Amino acid sequence: MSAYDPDNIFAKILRGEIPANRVYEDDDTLAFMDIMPRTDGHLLVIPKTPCRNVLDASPEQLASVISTVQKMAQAVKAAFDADGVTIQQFNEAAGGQEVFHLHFHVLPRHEGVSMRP
Ligand code: DGP
Repeated sequence: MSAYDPDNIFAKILRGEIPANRVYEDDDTLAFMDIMPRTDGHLLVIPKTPCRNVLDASPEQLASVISTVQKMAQAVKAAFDADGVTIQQFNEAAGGQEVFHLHFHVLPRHEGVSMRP
């Protein structure tokens, strides 16, 4: 596995070097809207500390991120009057990861409505 790259896009968002539509923040995590949403309300949750993906995450990073994922899942389900919520997470290029800072996708879902590609 490669090392963490401090110039990845989400590290730049954390440092305020590029804009993002931030929806939630605490001491350890940040949530912001995905720039290529696959459903209305598609957002991302990341740790504020460097972490490439689940494969190199500490238990503390995972605990804080999952806690925020749950908060965001509950929030988008209510805000979008969704029937359910899909939570997705990818690790390394072969696992579908494109941005190499740990992130979870949170996607509100409605019965009979497919995710956009
Ligand atoms: P993946 O690593 O496969 O989980 O996909 C990365 C996701 O990050 C993808 O859904 C698009 C999103 N994304 C990529 N660049 C940016 C960006 O600059 N801003 C925001 N808000 N999202 C981004």
